Amino acid sequence: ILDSMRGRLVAENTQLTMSSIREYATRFKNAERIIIVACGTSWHAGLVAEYMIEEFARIPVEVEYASEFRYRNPIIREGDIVVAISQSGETADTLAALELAKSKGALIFGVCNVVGSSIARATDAGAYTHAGPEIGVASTKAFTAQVTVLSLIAMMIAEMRGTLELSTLRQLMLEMETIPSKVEQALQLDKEIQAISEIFKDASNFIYLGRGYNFPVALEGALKLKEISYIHAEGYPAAEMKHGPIALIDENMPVVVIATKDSSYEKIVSNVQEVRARKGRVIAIVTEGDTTIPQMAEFVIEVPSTHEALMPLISVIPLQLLSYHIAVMRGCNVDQPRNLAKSVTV
Ligand code: F1P
Repeated sequence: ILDSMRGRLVAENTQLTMSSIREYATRFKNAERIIIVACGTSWHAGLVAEYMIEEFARIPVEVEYASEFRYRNPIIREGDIVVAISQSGETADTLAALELAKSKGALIFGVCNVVGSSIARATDAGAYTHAGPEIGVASTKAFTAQVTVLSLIAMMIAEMRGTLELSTLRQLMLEMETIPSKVEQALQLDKEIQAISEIFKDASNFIYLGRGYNFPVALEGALKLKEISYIHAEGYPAAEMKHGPIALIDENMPVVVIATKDSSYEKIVSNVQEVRARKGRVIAIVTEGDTTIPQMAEFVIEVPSTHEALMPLISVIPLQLLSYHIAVMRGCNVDQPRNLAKSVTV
């Protein structure tokens, strides 16, 4: 099934490099543990992969900040597969983390965007994301491409291990093919998001909440806002809110809740209620046709529906647009934000 689907994906020019994944398929199939090392946006893509690989392929996954992993004397076993994710392929911490793992006998698999980059060269194998050059410093389309490649890896391992019903696998692959048009649809939200950005452009703080697959999206939304608009923003798993961040919520706090219809929907409805009860200003990202959350949120952004594991590919788009418009309205240079480098090589 996957092979025929893959054929179609390639034919549709999604430019995914699958051959090297296939070459190392047996190693992935028999892996006892996968360790993902990355920084920033790439680390968020790694978190999505953790959820997916554990759910679909039932292999334990650890997602590590490369900058911590490289210095903390981690336990690395010979059978481990270390996946290094990097847009630039030049991030010094990620390179050092993978070299440490390599010296201890782990297999290193890279998910990089820049062909021939230092990280790509230091890996045993890899899959390029072929997202094209990121014009700006902050990663956007790289995230989409990383999550896409990592999803295909998760599905391929699941297929080999027989951990996912074939019908579910087929459904996921078919759904994958609808993602480009759904991303297009999400991009049409631009004007709507511009209007919301106008209202919140002078805010000093933002909170982003999500559960399950949308938790990494909350982190990514907050990071994008910090990076390009210099507004303080924090992303949390929605259920963690009551363990501290809830103290921050008042009538001045914009709270972006990624609340698409998925297995944790009922729970996120309660989280939105908790925020509303404290007069927080809820900007909700919902699945089109949802009628419950729109009654509770002050602002609603509707995105097309998809399988919950693929939702990060869609739900991240309005958050990227929100950061972009707020940054432009605040007079920030979105392509070259202050203090940020395209490749963090030291
Ligand atoms: C990692 C990263 C980016 C971020 C910024 C600084 O880069 O943290 O996610 O947007 O550009 O670097 P990379 O390893 O994915 O190239």
